[in-house]
Amino acid sequence: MPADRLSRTAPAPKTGIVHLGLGAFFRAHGAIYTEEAVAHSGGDWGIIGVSLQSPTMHDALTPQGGTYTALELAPEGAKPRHVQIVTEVLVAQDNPLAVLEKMADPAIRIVSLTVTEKGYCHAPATGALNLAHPDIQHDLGNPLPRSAPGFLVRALELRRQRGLAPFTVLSCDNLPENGRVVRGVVLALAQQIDPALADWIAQQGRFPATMVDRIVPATKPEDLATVATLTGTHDAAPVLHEPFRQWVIEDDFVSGARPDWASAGAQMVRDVTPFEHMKLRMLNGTHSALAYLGYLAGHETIADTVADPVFAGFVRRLWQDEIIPALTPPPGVSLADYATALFGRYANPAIRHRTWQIAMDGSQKLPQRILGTLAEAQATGRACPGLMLAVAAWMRYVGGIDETGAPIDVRDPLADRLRALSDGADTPEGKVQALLSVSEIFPPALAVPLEAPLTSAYLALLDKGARAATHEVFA
Ligand code: CS2
Repeated sequence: MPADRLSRTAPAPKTGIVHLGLGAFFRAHGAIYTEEAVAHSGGDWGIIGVSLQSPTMHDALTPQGGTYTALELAPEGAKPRHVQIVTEVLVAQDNPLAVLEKMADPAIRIVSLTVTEKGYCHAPATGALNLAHPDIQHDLGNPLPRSAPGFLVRALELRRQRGLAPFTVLSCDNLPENGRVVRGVVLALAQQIDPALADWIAQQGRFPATMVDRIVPATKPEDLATVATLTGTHDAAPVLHEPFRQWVIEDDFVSGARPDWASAGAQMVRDVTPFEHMKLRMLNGTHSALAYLGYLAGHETIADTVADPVFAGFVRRLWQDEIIPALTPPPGVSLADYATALFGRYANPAIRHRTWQIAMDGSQKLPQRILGTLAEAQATGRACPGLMLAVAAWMRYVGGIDETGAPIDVRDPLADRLRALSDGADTPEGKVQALLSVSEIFPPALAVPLEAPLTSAYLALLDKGARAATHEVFA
């Protein structure tokens, strides 16, 4: 007999948050913290979810009253919970006006975002708004926006016209100083539309920075059957996640209005920066390194990659020799312990996090994950052969052909350009040079010193293959 469809069992909470980018990550992280904070301390903090483009989440969650299953996957077993904090889902592309009206509703005090690195329409190397971005070009001349910065600016414009306070903008994406980045793109766009609006946002708006952490692989079609078997109900959009979670939030909200996230275990702090650096470089940096090298070596997931002793040894050396020396630990944190815990999280065999998924959007990820460490090491004359090999593996990956000669499905906003640059050069040296010329990724001052070590790493990959090159890099 087919399982019953999941449905709401608790009344829908009153809403106080609009979330842009209702993907798996937010539903397994911020939404759960918020639900627990409301359960513990109360407050009208139900969440209206917005998908910017795809109707998939709307179509899956609407018949379930916004509710879904979050399945925690530990090595020792799986634990489902029914999350009921999302009240409805809108699709911005279908009805941008409805989304703007929700964001301008006086009951809404926070607009949070997980729109991925590329959703900020900025240049990853500098953080500045890319005014030439097609969605930004569209939003400049149209009151019904397409981009996340466009929705934020037009909704803030409506609130100002209506005499309301701004909402707090809460970025939950893996960007360094994500609050400063989102503030920068919002102010730059507002400045083009109405300088008085930009002044008002600059004075009254709040853009707290956050560090977010939980490993949440994309839900796969076969996961739906697993969840149905475990829970006895059919859920069209479950999320699967690891047990670990961390959320560090700069405590700076308009009128102090926010859920009591600390009651759910979030850390409310004055300065998120050391936490952000630690997480982006130690977790995301090695995630990307393992993703490119692991993919090229034929490993499907991160757990498979670190089960291979070559990569297990490699990632430990990356932390110890190359990443930790360039970091200042957050107060009271041991970076060595953090690395040990990370290794355990990667090795969790229940989490099937594909190397291909993490390899996506490398042009947007490399600067904050790996290039920052390389720039600092460069300045102090420290060699980083492991991270060099990781960047060379990214170069090999975006060339679009794997070690067996099969095509790679490269997903990246710059994919076509990167492929053309790689194909346009006849020699390995020329390919490295061509890719280093992409200044949105590699600031020219860094591209010059990286050229020689990256070229030898790239040649090692071509010569020996990813696994052997990884094995030998610290030999
Ligand atoms: C991953 C992240 O897909 C990726 O690029 O590195 O999604 C990672 O799993 C999260 O940041 C963990 O908090």
